[in-house]
Amino acid sequence: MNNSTRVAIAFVMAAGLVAATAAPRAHAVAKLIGLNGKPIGLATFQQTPRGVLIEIDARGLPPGAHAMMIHTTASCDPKTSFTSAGPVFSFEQAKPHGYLATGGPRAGDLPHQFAASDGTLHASTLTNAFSLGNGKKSIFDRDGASLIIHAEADDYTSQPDGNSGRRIACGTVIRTVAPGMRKGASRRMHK
Ligand SMILES: [Cu+2]
Repeated sequence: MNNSTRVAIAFVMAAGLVAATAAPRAHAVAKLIGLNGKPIGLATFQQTPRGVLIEIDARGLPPGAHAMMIHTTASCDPKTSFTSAGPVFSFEQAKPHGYLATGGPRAGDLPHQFAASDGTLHASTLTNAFSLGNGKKSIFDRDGASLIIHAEADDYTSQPDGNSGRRIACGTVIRTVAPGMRKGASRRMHK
Protein backbone atom coordinates (compact mmCIF):
# COMPACT_ATOMS: atom_id res chain seq x y z
CA MET A 1 0.00 0.00 0.00
CA ASN A 2 1.52 3.34 -0.96
CA ASN A 3 1.04 6.54 0.95
CA SER A 4 -1.61 8.01 -1.30
CA THR A 5 -3.72 4.84 -0.96
CA ARG A 6 -3.41 5.12 2.82
CA VAL A 7 -4.51 8.74 2.70
CA ALA A 8 -7.43 7.81 0.45
CA ILE A 9 -8.57 5.05 2.82
CA ALA A 10 -8.28 7.34 5.85
CA PHE A 11 -10.33 9.95 4.01
CA VAL A 12 -13.09 7.47 3.15
CA MET A 13 -13.22 6.25 6.77
CA ALA A 14 -13.40 9.81 8.08
CA ALA A 15 -16.16 10.64 5.61
CA GLY A 16 -18.06 7.57 6.79
CA LEU A 17 -17.76 8.68 10.41
CA VAL A 18 -19.03 12.14 9.56
CA ALA A 19 -21.98 10.68 7.66
CA ALA A 20 -22.82 8.42 10.61
CA THR A 21 -22.61 11.07 13.29
CA ALA A 22 -23.24 14.51 11.79
CA ALA A 23 -26.92 14.14 10.93
CA PRO A 24 -29.16 13.23 13.87
CA ARG A 25 -32.48 11.67 12.90
CA ALA A 26 -35.24 14.23 12.98
CA HIS A 27 -37.74 13.85 15.79
CA ALA A 28 -41.05 15.54 16.58
CA VAL A 29 -43.88 15.32 19.08
CA ALA A 30 -47.57 16.22 19.10
CA LYS A 31 -49.34 16.70 22.43
CA LEU A 32 -52.92 15.67 21.81
CA ILE A 33 -55.86 17.55 23.28
CA GLY A 34 -59.54 16.69 23.22
CA LEU A 35 -62.49 18.90 22.30
CA ASN A 36 -62.59 20.18 25.91
CA GLY A 37 -59.00 21.43 25.47
CA LYS A 38 -57.58 18.95 28.00
CA PRO A 39 -54.56 16.67 27.28
CA ILE A 40 -55.45 13.16 26.13
CA GLY A 41 -52.13 11.76 24.93
CA LEU A 42 -48.94 12.08 22.96
CA ALA A 43 -47.68 11.19 19.50
CA THR A 44 -43.99 10.90 18.66
CA PHE A 45 -42.48 11.10 15.17
CA GLN A 46 -39.05 9.73 14.29
CA GLN A 47 -37.31 9.81 10.94
CA THR A 48 -36.08 6.31 10.00
CA PRO A 49 -34.39 5.00 6.81
CA ARG A 50 -37.81 3.68 5.71
CA GLY A 51 -39.90 6.72 6.54
CA VAL A 52 -41.43 8.45 9.53
CA LEU A 53 -42.28 6.18 12.46
CA ILE A 54 -45.31 7.53 14.34
CA GLU A 55 -46.23 6.21 17.77
CA ILE A 56 -49.43 7.31 19.45
CA ASP A 57 -50.61 6.88 23.02
CA ALA A 58 -54.02 8.31 23.83
CA ARG A 59 -56.83 7.79 26.29
CA GLY A 60 -60.46 8.76 26.78
CA LEU A 61 -61.48 7.82 23.23
CA PRO A 62 -64.64 5.99 22.22
CA PRO A 63 -63.75 2.29 21.70
CA GLY A 64 -63.28 1.23 18.07
CA ALA A 65 -61.69 2.56 14.91
CA HIS A 66 -60.50 6.15 14.57
CA ALA A 67 -59.28 7.81 11.40
CA MET A 68 -55.89 9.50 11.80
CA MET A 69 -54.42 12.11 9.53
CA ILE A 70 -51.86 14.83 9.41
CA HIS A 71 -53.72 18.05 8.69
CA THR A 72 -52.19 21.00 6.95
CA THR A 73 -51.93 23.69 9.66
CA ALA A 74 -50.34 23.69 13.13
CA SER A 75 -53.48 24.91 14.89
CA CYS A 76 -55.64 22.96 17.34
CA ASP A 77 -58.40 25.29 18.50
CA PRO A 78 -61.18 23.34 20.25
CA LYS A 79 -63.55 26.31 19.75
CA THR A 80 -63.42 25.61 16.01
CA SER A 81 -63.90 21.83 16.60
CA PHE A 82 -60.32 21.60 15.30
CA THR A 83 -61.29 22.83 11.83
CA SER A 84 -58.47 25.33 12.51
CA ALA A 85 -56.08 22.52 11.48
CA GLY A 86 -57.30 22.84 7.89
CA PRO A 87 -57.72 20.00 5.37
CA VAL A 88 -55.62 16.82 5.20
CA PHE A 89 -51.98 17.62 4.45
CA SER A 90 -51.03 17.25 0.79
CA PHE A 91 -48.24 18.46 -1.49
CA GLU A 92 -50.73 18.50 -4.39
CA GLN A 93 -54.00 20.23 -3.60
CA ALA A 94 -55.95 18.23 -6.21
CA LYS A 95 -55.14 14.85 -4.65
CA PRO A 96 -58.08 13.09 -3.00
CA HIS A 97 -57.97 11.69 0.51
CA GLY A 98 -57.90 7.92 0.92
CA TYR A 99 -55.67 4.92 0.25
CA LEU A 100 -58.48 3.42 -1.86
CA ALA A 101 -59.56 6.62 -3.62
CA THR A 102 -58.73 6.96 -7.32
CA GLY A 103 -55.69 9.23 -7.52
CA GLY A 104 -55.20 9.18 -3.74
CA PRO A 105 -53.93 9.22 -1.09
CA ARG A 106 -52.94 12.61 0.28
CA ALA A 107 -49.51 12.76 1.95
CA GLY A 108 -51.09 13.24 5.39
CA ASP A 109 -53.22 10.10 5.17
CA LEU A 110 -52.48 7.46 7.80
CA PRO A 111 -54.12 4.10 8.50
CA HIS A 112 -56.91 4.30 11.04
CA GLN A 113 -56.20 2.89 14.51
CA PHE A 114 -58.28 1.25 17.20
CA ALA A 115 -59.12 2.31 20.75
CA ALA A 116 -59.62 -0.50 23.26
CA SER A 117 -62.78 -0.93 25.35
CA ASP A 118 -61.17 1.15 28.12
CA GLY A 119 -60.71 4.05 25.71
CA THR A 120 -56.93 3.77 25.42
CA LEU A 121 -55.21 3.72 22.06
CA HIS A 122 -51.63 2.58 21.45
CA ALA A 123 -50.57 2.68 17.84
CA SER A 124 -47.40 2.46 15.81
CA THR A 125 -47.35 3.23 12.12
CA LEU A 126 -44.86 4.15 9.40
CA THR A 127 -45.23 6.46 6.41
CA ASN A 128 -42.81 7.57 3.72
CA ALA A 129 -45.27 10.08 2.23
CA PHE A 130 -43.57 12.97 4.04
CA SER A 131 -40.42 13.64 6.02
CA LEU A 132 -39.44 15.53 9.15
CA GLY A 133 -36.46 17.08 7.40
CA ASN A 134 -35.93 20.41 5.69
CA GLY A 135 -36.48 19.30 2.11
CA LYS A 136 -39.38 19.33 -0.32
CA LYS A 137 -41.16 16.40 1.34
CA SER A 138 -41.15 17.97 4.81
CA ILE A 139 -44.38 18.59 6.72
CA PHE A 140 -42.63 21.54 8.35
CA ASP A 141 -43.74 24.14 5.86
CA ARG A 142 -44.58 27.73 6.82
CA ASP A 143 -47.78 26.87 8.73
CA GLY A 144 -46.65 23.54 10.23
CA ALA A 145 -48.97 20.56 10.60
CA SER A 146 -51.25 18.83 13.11
CA LEU A 147 -52.20 15.25 13.90
CA ILE A 148 -55.98 14.76 14.02
CA ILE A 149 -57.93 11.82 15.45
CA HIS A 150 -61.46 11.46 14.13
CA ALA A 151 -64.53 10.01 15.87
CA GLU A 152 -64.96 7.10 13.48
CA ALA A 153 -63.26 4.74 11.03
CA ASP A 154 -61.76 5.91 7.73
CA ASP A 155 -63.48 4.30 4.72
CA TYR A 156 -60.34 5.32 2.73
CA THR A 157 -62.45 6.56 -0.19
CA SER A 158 -64.93 9.30 0.80
CA GLN A 159 -64.04 12.99 0.55
CA PRO A 160 -62.74 14.93 2.31
CA ASP A 161 -61.96 12.69 5.30
CA GLY A 162 -63.14 9.11 4.70
CA ASN A 163 -66.55 9.69 6.33
CA SER A 164 -64.77 9.56 9.68
CA GLY A 165 -66.95 12.06 11.53
CA ARG A 166 -65.91 14.78 13.92
CA ARG A 167 -62.35 15.70 14.78
CA ILE A 168 -62.10 14.62 18.43
CA ALA A 169 -58.40 15.08 19.17
CA CYS A 170 -55.67 17.31 17.79
CA GLY A 171 -51.97 17.92 18.39
CA THR A 172 -49.69 20.39 16.65
CA VAL A 173 -46.54 18.65 15.42
CA ILE A 174 -43.49 20.25 17.04
CA ARG A 175 -40.02 19.33 15.84
CA THR A 176 -37.69 18.57 18.77
CA VAL A 177 -34.65 17.45 16.75
CA ALA A 178 -33.98 18.82 13.28
CA PRO A 179 -31.42 17.34 10.91
CA GLY A 180 -28.12 19.15 11.37
CA MET A 181 -28.92 20.44 14.86
CA ARG A 182 -25.58 20.79 16.67
CA LYS A 183 -26.80 19.64 20.07
CA GLY A 184 -28.20 16.37 18.73
CA ALA A 185 -25.05 15.78 16.65
CA SER A 186 -22.67 16.18 19.58
CA ARG A 187 -24.86 14.01 21.83
CA ARG A 188 -24.73 11.26 19.23
CA MET A 189 -20.94 11.50 18.83
CA HIS A 190 -20.36 10.92 22.54
CA LYS A 191 -22.50 7.79 22.64
CU1 LIG B 1 -58.63 14.19 9.22
